[in-house]
Amino acid sequence: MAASCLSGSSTLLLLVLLLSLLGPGRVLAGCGCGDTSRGGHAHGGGSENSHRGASFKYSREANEPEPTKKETQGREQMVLIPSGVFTMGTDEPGIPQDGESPARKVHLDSFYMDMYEVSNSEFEKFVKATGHVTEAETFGDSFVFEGLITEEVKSTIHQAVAAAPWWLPVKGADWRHPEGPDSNILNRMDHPILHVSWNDASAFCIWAGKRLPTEAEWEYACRGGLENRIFPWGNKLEPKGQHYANVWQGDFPTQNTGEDGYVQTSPVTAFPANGYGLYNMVGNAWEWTSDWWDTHHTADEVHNPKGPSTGNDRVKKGGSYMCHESYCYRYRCAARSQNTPDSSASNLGFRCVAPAP
Ligand SMILES: [Ca+2]
Ligand SMILES: [Ca+2]
Repeated sequence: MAASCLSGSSTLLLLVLLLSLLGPGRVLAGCGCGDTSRGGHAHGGGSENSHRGASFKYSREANEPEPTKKETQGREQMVLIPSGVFTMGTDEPGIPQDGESPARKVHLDSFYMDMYEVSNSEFEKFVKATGHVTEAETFGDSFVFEGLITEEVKSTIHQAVAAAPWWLPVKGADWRHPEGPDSNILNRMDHPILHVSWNDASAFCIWAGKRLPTEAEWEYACRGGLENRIFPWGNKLEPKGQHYANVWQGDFPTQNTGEDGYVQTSPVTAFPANGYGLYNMVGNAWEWTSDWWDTHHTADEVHNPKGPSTGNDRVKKGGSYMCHESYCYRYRCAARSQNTPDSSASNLGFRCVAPAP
């Protein structure tokens, strides 16, 4: 629940209100970035074309795809992440209540990981092959950042999440209609899939012969071979004044300058890859992992941890284009947040992993 964002009495009132609005089985969960929803998180907004700012030039250069040097036959667009030991979590948590600490040694076997967040185009192949209907489509709504919704759609909505009033439950919002019924993805087929629940993401990975990464695998991969760095590329958010991830510049939630080139999602191939050849591990879309959520960890050294055996929420990692340091400083490898497995929103996607040979 969004406990970190709410006081006790307002929390209770909000919960009652939401339960009545969402119906059984759809519970407001974590707050990770001003979040929402059946489980929610935050997003960033602006119009699709408003990314043509001064920094657009830089982004065009940064977005040039690098050679896919580590691609392996049969595992196209995946890279082999070598086995190793790394420091998971941090003893200097940016958001202590999220359970980012303590730092602990984790050993992992090697695995393949998708270079990119799963795109609309990839997800469409899955839907065409299987007839899969996402949970957002079944429920009939999903959470969308207010800044992205047209006035016409907004006029039909009469409630919001008190802890995060910029999140609105929009009828007809789903992966094909990210901002509601009057939006589409025709010009965004190479952007990350959004409005997919944990259950939808798992179904996709299984169909592809893959699975969701554990939180440990995701974080190890995020770090790109660097030890104890904040971001996948180092400790400075914008080395030499350049943008390495799609996050929020300006004042959240009212002004997104799009200085990094994007006020919404970017193509999954945008921005430089990390040391393992992985793109957009932080920023752009949040990414589901297979772990259940828990904020209590021991400092014990472990091998291939899979998280708690049960829980209410699933862990998501990496932050999104809606994250700003002032509000949701979660575009860090050690950062984490959560949603219920049936939640979906306009800033939450995923990528898959597969066993190494
Ligand atoms: Ca951005
Ligand atoms: Ca991401």
